[in-house]
Amino acid sequence: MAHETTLILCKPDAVSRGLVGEIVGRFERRGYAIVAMHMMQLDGERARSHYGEHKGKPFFADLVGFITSGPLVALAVEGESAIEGCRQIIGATDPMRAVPGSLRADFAQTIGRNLVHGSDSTESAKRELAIFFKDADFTRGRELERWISG
Ligand code: IDP
Ligand code: MG
Repeated sequence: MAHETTLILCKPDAVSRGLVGEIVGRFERRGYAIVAMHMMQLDGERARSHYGEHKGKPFFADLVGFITSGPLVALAVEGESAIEGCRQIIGATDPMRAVPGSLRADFAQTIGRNLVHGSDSTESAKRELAIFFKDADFTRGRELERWISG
């Protein structure tokens, strides 16, 4: 077990379908802490950087086109084994292969519109979190500490 922080994206289909609350609630109910969160629209450069590992694949242009097509909600989610735990909540990449009860099985139909992104390793999480957040965005820990200690 390791205390981890992972990047979660509610992709543009999640925002346009009004599923952000449903998605964020799943991570909260599992007990993970949301330590940073914001809505934004990605430009092509940041999208290509985020999905860099898929450069050259046949679906890369569609993927970048889709992720930049509208606002998304980015979250930094923290907890024990949060990287694998969040991927479990999200479900398999292809919704048809995702286990019922997972977000992609319950709310998505196709691999190209599968609602949610979650980092897949500690290296990816570190790299991806840096694309979406700067240190000053992680206020929750400090705020909580101040609140608890008065
Ligand atoms: P993941 O999101 O489950 O980590 P990845 O393999 O990292 O899956 O792929 C990134 C995203 O690219 C997927 O979430 C999906 O939207 C899209 N994608 C992956 N494979 C395909 C494909 O074969 N066709 C179309 N889109 C794909
Ligand atoms: Mg991935």
